[in-house]
Amino acid sequence: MAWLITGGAGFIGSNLVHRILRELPEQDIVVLDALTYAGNLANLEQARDNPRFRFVRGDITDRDLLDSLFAEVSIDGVFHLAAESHVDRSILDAGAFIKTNVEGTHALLEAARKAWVEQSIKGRFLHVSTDEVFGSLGPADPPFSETTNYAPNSPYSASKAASDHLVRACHHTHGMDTVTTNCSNNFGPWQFPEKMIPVMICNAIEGKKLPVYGDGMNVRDWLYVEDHCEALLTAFLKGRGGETYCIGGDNEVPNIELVHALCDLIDEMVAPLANGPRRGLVTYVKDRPGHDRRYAIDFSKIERELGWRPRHDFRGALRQTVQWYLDHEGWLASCRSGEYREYYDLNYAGRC
Ligand code: NAD
Ligand code: TDX
Repeated sequence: MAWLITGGAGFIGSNLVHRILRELPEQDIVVLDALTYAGNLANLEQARDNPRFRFVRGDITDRDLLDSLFAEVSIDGVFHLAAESHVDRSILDAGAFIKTNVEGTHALLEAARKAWVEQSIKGRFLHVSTDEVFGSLGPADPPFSETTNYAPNSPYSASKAASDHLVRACHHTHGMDTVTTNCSNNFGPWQFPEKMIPVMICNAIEGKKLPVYGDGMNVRDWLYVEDHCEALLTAFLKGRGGETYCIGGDNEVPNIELVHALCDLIDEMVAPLANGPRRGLVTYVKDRPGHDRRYAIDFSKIERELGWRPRHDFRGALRQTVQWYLDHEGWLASCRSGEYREYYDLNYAGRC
């Protein structure tokens, strides 16, 4: 029996793959990933020769491919991470978000449901979602929890909300064993350099401007990706069917404070810039349309019921993340040039 990990060549997916291979020595996994601009097989390099790991390049909207995959491999667990994930891109063009996040989730649910009925497999479907489905908090509002009403504000969060509802409906109507997690902002190794933390780290290292949206006072709750992966495994292995779990880092920070903290860290870790401390690189730019003001998560349900809470210290994890980007210049350069797409042909052609 294998677990299927969709989106396993992306940021969180690749961290999850490495954790499973490291910590669950009996577990086989199959990664299904379309390798969009955000998917990079270099993220999975360490897994490539592991006999318990297999990579399939394919799209979750391709129902024929999904049916043949479920027929060929006995899959009793799905970790569904494949998605279009960047809010700014969804504002420019929401089409791919509807296709992958909504239609893709529907296709995957249907393929898993059909296979599990036909093969009499008791499978579990873990749907990885976001806190953004709950909308935006005011400064005095209590944090989001599992009982917060849905109020998505961006095309990205609307598409994720739709996918959450499809998962809920599949459990309610067809009795599928599903678990949904809603998590706050992640950071750590392998994050594509378009999200805030890697953008700021990479630009600050190179002495480039640091584009802060609006007044810089939007608040996000940050979670180290290793803590998120641990929460996903906990929810999959111990969560109650049909339930949702909110996952957060207990690290609410206004963006400008975080950018300043990164500047100070990088000033300490690499050569100083000739023109002064890196805080001087901060440049306020036009705000994101519809920019959610504040996210915060009450994760007491998963803590109480399943015993998970974040374990990494925020500042220590930020330092490790900066060091990771310093150590992976080649990876970064290939992401920025788009070259990594050739990696597939060089290393995987004929093997997937
Ligand atoms: P990512 O953009 O880094 O990776 C997404 C992966 O999905 C890529 O490898 C991409 O190639 C693949 N993919 C995209 N469309 C596909 C398709 N149609 N078929 C198959 N594969 C496809 O995303 P991430 O940051 O790792 O996020 C993973 C999941 O976690 C997403 O569902 C996201 O909504 C959710 N999430 C992310 C965060 C965060 O802070 N990054 C927080 C909460 C929830
Ligand atoms: O250059 C930037 N400057 C800036 O000020 C970027 C890229 C972002 N920002 C701001 C916008 C947000 O307030 O920083 C904050 C974080 O932005 P992102 O990294 O784009 O994350 P966010 O929009 O909060 O969404 C993320 O967290 C929830 C992920 O991209 C989603 O996939 C996840 O669901």
